[in-house]
Amino acid sequence: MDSHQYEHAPRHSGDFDHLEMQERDDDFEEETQQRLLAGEDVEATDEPDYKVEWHLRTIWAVLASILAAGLVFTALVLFTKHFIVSDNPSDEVMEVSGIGSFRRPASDYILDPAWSFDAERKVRAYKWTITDIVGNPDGVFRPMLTINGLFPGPLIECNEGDTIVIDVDNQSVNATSIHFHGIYQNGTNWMDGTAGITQCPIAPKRKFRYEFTVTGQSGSYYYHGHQGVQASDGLYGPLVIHGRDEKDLQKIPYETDRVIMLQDYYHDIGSKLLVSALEPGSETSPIPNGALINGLNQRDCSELPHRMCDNSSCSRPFFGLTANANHRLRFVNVGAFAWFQVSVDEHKFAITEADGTDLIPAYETRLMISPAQRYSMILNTNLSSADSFWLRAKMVTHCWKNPDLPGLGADEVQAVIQYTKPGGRKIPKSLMSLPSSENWKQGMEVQCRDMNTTSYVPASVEPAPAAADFSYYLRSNLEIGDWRLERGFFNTSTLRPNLQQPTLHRSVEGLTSRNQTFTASSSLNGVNSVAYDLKNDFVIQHTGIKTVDLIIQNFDEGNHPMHLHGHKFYVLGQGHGMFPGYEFLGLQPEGKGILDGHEGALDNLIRRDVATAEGFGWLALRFIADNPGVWAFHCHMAWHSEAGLAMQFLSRVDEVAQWEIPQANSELCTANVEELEKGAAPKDSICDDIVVEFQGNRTVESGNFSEKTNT
Ligand SMILES: [Cu+2]
Repeated sequence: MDSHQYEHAPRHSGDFDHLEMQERDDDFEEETQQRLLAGEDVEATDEPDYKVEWHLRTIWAVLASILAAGLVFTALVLFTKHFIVSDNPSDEVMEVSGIGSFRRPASDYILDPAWSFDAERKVRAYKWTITDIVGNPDGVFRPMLTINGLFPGPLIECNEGDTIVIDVDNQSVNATSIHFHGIYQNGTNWMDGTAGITQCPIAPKRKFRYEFTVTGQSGSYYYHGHQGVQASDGLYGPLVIHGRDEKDLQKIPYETDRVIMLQDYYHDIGSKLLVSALEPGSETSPIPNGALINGLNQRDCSELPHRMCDNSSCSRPFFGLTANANHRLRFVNVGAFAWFQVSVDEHKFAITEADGTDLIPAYETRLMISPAQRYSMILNTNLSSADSFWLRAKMVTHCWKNPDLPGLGADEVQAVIQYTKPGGRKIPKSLMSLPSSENWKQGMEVQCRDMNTTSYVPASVEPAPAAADFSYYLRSNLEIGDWRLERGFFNTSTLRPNLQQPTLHRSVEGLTSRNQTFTASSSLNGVNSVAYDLKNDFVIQHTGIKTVDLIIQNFDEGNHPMHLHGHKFYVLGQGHGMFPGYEFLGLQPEGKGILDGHEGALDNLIRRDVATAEGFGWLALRFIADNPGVWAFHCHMAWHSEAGLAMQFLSRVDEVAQWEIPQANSELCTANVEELEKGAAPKDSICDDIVVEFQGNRTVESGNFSEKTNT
């Protein structure tokens, strides 16, 4: 466990050796195999030989890396300055890591086989330094945002009831914040990490401690930057919570357990893409250049002549699984935009978890997973036809307005699943040849919609409350408003987070200082347009514990995977076309109870934290608003949420009115607003100049475009 406790300090190019040598012994075989796959000039060999050879190779690797570093250093610095520093003027010296040294060992995402599920509750402490680097995950160099200089971020593994303490030191040129996706944060709303909603961003050169106790939940989660689209620049990592009853609720025992993160991957930095996504006239989201699995892939540089590219330190993702055993694969879609269709050649698998809810095994041949969703798959390695198979993660490009990837983009990333012998430490010769397994014959999925989750049964029965106290109808849409700016809307509101005065701070201060507008509306249940400006700050509030229904009607041809912070919701239903009404769900109008003859309607609903309103479709959710604080509800496609497709729930106003914002949080807000806004979405007002050009002789009134009304 100790290896998980502290991340190492940022690595420099001279650490090339250290990176390889610090592997745990039991990880050695897997790493070795990865290298074999990646390199073309390495012969399969037994472990002792390999060790000797590796030391020899290390010398050459060091010499080569010094030479390579010398040659590319100047180019990297220029590259870095151009892409990172020019957007964010700063005198700070950028840290530029050497080639390959930023790669996190693949073994870091294998869960500890000796994990103590019965351990006493404990504090798990981490020290994270956020740094800008230039890296080449798939071969193409680009600016990235990392934790302790490594990509992707470290695994947080804990037991339910543990306390997580993360000391974040922001050494990036941009402000940042870290959101722990799916974590309830009950009683610690200010640790939710949503910039402009629950906290001010952590300005450059500032520090902040995230500290929260994980209670009442278990399963697969992740964390990611929540300022701008920083997750897309590499600021993410997995978070796994072991439930005390995990072994009972997971109905298929498994031998190994690991995380597989799928990422749509852009060759340009997110802040640059965000500007182009939000500029006047833009009606499409940036399309990824490719995809990564656990940060890995290997592109053919000859196909990318206009990019600085070197794939010699890249490797194809690889998973060594003992034959004739069950293995748990925890898939997390950490991407900004793309859905993934996942399959393993010739293997059926069981789905046993969705977003932290254990499920009765449901057998499938492919998995559809939206951004921010998680699914666990149990894979049985019982085939005798071969001993290596492709795992395919294909981005579902048909869901985009323009399904073509830029240039010679690759919409599918493949990993090798290699059967290994139980306890065997030898590297099979067969590794030298890639799998010849066959893809499933069924056609490509062209719809982006959730798995048929109405057929998935939670392993632990927790019926939804029979009646909703309130039911809200939300129209979701991407609309082109004034100045040809396409923005995301819930009803008539498009969120612009206030980075200097987050909603939580304004709410607590307003309620505790007996500010008239807040106190006058404090007992209100519903949309609060008195204390908050509905146009850019859509807040629905409740006092006491309430059961809340959301009917989301999506007026876009594209889908929106919706995420509610701080809760799991029950998915009452979802589908194409217009919401068919409560009766269709077996419920009374407004959700006020169950219709006769539909008594079991609420018993086995899936509980999760991301569910999708498909294109021109509907989504009906129910959640218990029992968690005090301000909770974001937003589309988890990064480009949509940054365009404003987001709103907030303020729960248990009576409790929040007793709160005091912790001093460390208030302290973050003392940074200059220019510092807080670094790395955030551009303001509509920066389009002033562009609009003047675009609009020609149209009279431009003074003031921000955020002042203009969208209809
Ligand atoms: Cu969306």
